[in-house]
Amino acid sequence: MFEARHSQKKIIHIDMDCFYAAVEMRDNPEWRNVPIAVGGNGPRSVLCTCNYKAREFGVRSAMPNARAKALCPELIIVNGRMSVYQQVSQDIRAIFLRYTDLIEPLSLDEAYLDVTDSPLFYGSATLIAEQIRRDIYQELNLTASAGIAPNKFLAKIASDENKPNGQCVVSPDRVNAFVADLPLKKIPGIGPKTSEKLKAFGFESCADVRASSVAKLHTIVGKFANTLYQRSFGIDDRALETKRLRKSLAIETTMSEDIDSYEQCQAILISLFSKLKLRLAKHDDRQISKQTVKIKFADFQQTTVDIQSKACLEEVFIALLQKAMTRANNRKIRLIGLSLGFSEQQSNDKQSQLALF
Ligand code: TTP
Ligand code: MG
Repeated sequence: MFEARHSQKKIIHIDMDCFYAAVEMRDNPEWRNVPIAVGGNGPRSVLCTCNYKAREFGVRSAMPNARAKALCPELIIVNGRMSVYQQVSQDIRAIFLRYTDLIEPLSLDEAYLDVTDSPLFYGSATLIAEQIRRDIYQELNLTASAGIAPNKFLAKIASDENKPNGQCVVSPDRVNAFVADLPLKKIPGIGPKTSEKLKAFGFESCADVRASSVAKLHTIVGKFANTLYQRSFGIDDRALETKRLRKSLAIETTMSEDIDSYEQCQAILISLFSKLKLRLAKHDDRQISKQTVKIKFADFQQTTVDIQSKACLEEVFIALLQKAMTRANNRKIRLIGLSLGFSEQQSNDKQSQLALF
C-alpha cells in the first residue's frame, strides 16, 4: 500500500484556450467580443482555430473557411502570426520552468509537467496548476486550462473538462469513476473511424471495454488493444519525454590556477573525457558528427579545434588538444572544454510532429 502511494505520480497537462485566436484578441482589442478565427485566406483554406464566440455557431478548427462563413456570416478570419505564437510559447515554457524542469511539450500551446517530487505548495499539484495559470494570465494576458491527474492520459482528458479558463483534478480515488463513463472517442489514438468501428461492435464507453478482453479488442483495433484495455481502467505508465533534441553535448572546467604544462592539460582532458562519456550514455540514440576541444588562455582569448567524427574517442580529443596548444604562444591555460556535435537526426515521430507547428 505504501509502495503504491509512494509511486503515485502527479501530472499536470496545460493547454492554452483557443491559442492563436486568444493571442489575436489580446493584441487587437476590437476583436475581443466578436467571432474570429485564424486561418489562411485562400478559397481552399481551412481554419487553424477560432475563439469561443465563434464556437457557439459551430465553427471549429480545420473547418474550410467557406463552411465556417456559412455557419457564422459575421466571422472575421485573420491571418496567423506564427512567430508571435512561437514567442508566446517560449514565454509559457519559461513560466513552467519556475515550477519544474520535467516538461514534455506536445505543441506550441500544450505540455505535460511532472510535479511528483515538487516541494512547492506543500506538494499540491492542484495549487501548482492554479499558480501556473495565474502567472500566464497576469504576465501574458492569456488563459490556460489544466488537468491534474496521476498520469498523462487522465491529465490530458481532464484539461478539456472545464475549458476555457478552468481546471479539473482527477485524484487517485476518482480515477475509476472518471474513466467509467468516458466515451471512447475521447481516448487519444481513437479517431472517428476507430470510434465508429468500436461502436459497431457495441463498445461506446470505457465500461464496455472493461467488460471485454484484450483478445476480443485485438480483433477490432489490432495492436492498440492492449493500450485501450489499460486506458479503460485509467492506467497509463508512460513517463514524460523530456529529452530535447540537442545539437551538442559539452563539458568544461576552469582551473583554480592557470596551468601551462601539456601533461597537466592532458590529465584534465582525460578526467573530462570520462565525465563526457557518462553523460553521453543518456543520449545513446544520437549520431555523433563532430569532436571539439576548446581552450581559454590566461588572457581570456579562446580557441577551438574540431574534427568530423562519428564516435567519442579519447585519442582524438588528445590530438585536438595538442593542436590547440600550439596556439598558446607562451600563454597559460585557464579553461579546457570538450564537446560532441550531433547530426540533425530526428529521434522519433514526436519531433517531426512538433516541426509541423
Ligand atoms: P488546440 O489546443 O487543439 O486548440 P486551441 O488552443 O485553439 O483551442 P482549445 O481552447 O480547444 O484548446 O490547438 C492549439 C493551436 O494549434 C491552435 O490555437 C491553432 C493550432 N491548430 C492548427 O493550426 N490546426 C488544427 O487543426 C488544430 C487543432 C490546432
Ligand atoms: Mg489549446
